[in-house]
Amino acid sequence: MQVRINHVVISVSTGDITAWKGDIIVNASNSGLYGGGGVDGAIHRAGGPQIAAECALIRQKQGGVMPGEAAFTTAGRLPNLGIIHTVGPIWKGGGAGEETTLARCYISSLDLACARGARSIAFPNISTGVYNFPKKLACETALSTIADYVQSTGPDKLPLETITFICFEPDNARLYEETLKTYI
Ligand code: AR6
Repeated sequence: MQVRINHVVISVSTGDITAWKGDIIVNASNSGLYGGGGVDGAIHRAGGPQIAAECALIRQKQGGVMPGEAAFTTAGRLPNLGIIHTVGPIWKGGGAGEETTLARCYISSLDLACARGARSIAFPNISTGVYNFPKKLACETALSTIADYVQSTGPDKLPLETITFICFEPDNARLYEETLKTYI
């Protein structure tokens, strides 16, 4: 399932993000960049200790990463150009700015990917695991934020050609496919 906005193809697929072969993988990390479970654990396991070593340097330099922000490391043993570690909001009922923070995760990651000249990027479903963000709202936030970003940035300033959402869970894949259809 894919749609095209300007020159950018936005698509949904299912599976493990560490098997994806494009330029930038986005990680759903934590503020200390300590590694953890879920997609974060899978990326650190697949990429090896180089990623944690670079995360430690970021901690030393700037004390970590705030929710909604993002930081770049290389991809260790993975074949990608790099990993962008972003920190999603922990869902606290919706009154703590969670939706805005989640949108900022996507924007910060896209800004960083563009600054690196990336042509492709893959996102997991940030915050929808242990951070407990409602899946439908997370999906709508992710897709509307990305569509706005592509529409408002303009082709000459956007090196990205493909943006892929990798859904690990079938219900997320279904939600993304249904919502993406509304952008055709
Ligand atoms: N590939 C793609 N998606 C995955 C994979 C994978 N290999 N594994 C899980 N997911 P979560 P969060 C999906 O919990 O909610 C970590 O411990 C998963 O099904 O990984 O942002 C961090 O260190 C879900 O849809 O991230 C933080 O402490 C989505 O990835 C905390 O969890 C996100 O689930 C971040 O929580």
